[in-house]
Amino acid sequence: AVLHEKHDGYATVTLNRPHRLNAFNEDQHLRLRAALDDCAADDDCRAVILTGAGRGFSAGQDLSDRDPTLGGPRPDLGLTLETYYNPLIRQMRALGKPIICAVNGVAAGAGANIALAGDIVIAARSASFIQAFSKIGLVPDAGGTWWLTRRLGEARAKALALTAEPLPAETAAEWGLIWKCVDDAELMAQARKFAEKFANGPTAAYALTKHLIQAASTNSLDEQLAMERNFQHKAGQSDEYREGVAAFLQKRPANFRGK
Ligand code: LHQ
Repeated sequence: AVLHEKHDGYATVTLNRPHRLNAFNEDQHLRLRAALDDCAADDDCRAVILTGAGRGFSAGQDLSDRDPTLGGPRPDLGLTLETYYNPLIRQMRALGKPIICAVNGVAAGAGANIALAGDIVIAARSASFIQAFSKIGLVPDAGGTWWLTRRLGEARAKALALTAEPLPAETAAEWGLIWKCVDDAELMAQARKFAEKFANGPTAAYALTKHLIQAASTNSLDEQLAMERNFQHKAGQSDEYREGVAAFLQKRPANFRGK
């Protein structure tokens, strides 16, 4: 249900249940978690591309997995979130390497919000983001209410969540929900371009930067200044900084080794 390819310096992880638009069942969750754990542990992996096989990125939870019309006890969706979705979102945010989400087609429900948990989100022009939850009597999850409200503000967040209308990739980029919308044929080449850049970049500084920016929306300015000081102190001790300055002074490209 998940393909994990290793390239020179980065990995491509592909959600792979295309007959169900890569909707999540337990197996896909466990395989994605294992792939991201492997990326975290592997020093040779310095960036991750997350994408979907076929015509969609992901349609969220596999609804045929837990059909309430089947009768029986009502499912505990809070437990499903705490067991599968919340750990995934935390894992993506904690991973000390940039995650590039290449949204190749529709991203709906938790599938949209998993895409939005990426550090760099680029989407094909034909893709769209759907907060589909209200259509089935649920609330947005997998961080959706957080991403939408912080990136778009309450007016757009509420309209997207309450109407469940698809947001085209181009509008998502104009509104600042994602980084870029690109032509469909260009999507994977663009994703690889970012991955290759990060695979040759200062990996430790990227990790610190990612965590600083994530902390900014809940920190006060004073807390953020203190965190920048502490993280810059760490960055300043690194071989990467030494190499970066040496390369600058010698007018040559830096050779960051990522270790
Ligand atoms: C699917 C799905 C799907 C199964 C398409 N499941 N088969 C929920 C509960 C529990 C715990 C925690 O969290 C959550 C969070 C959630 O994610 S809730 C939201 C779940 N997702 C949705 O409600 C989206 C449902 N899907 C759709 O609305 C449409 O499929 C979209 C708009 C995504 C795409 O529409 P189309 O391009 O027209 O494709 P399609 O509907 O024909 O789908 C293609 C196939 O994929 C189809 O199967 P079939 O056998 O008929 O070819 C669908 O049944 C299947 N599929 N989404 N979530």
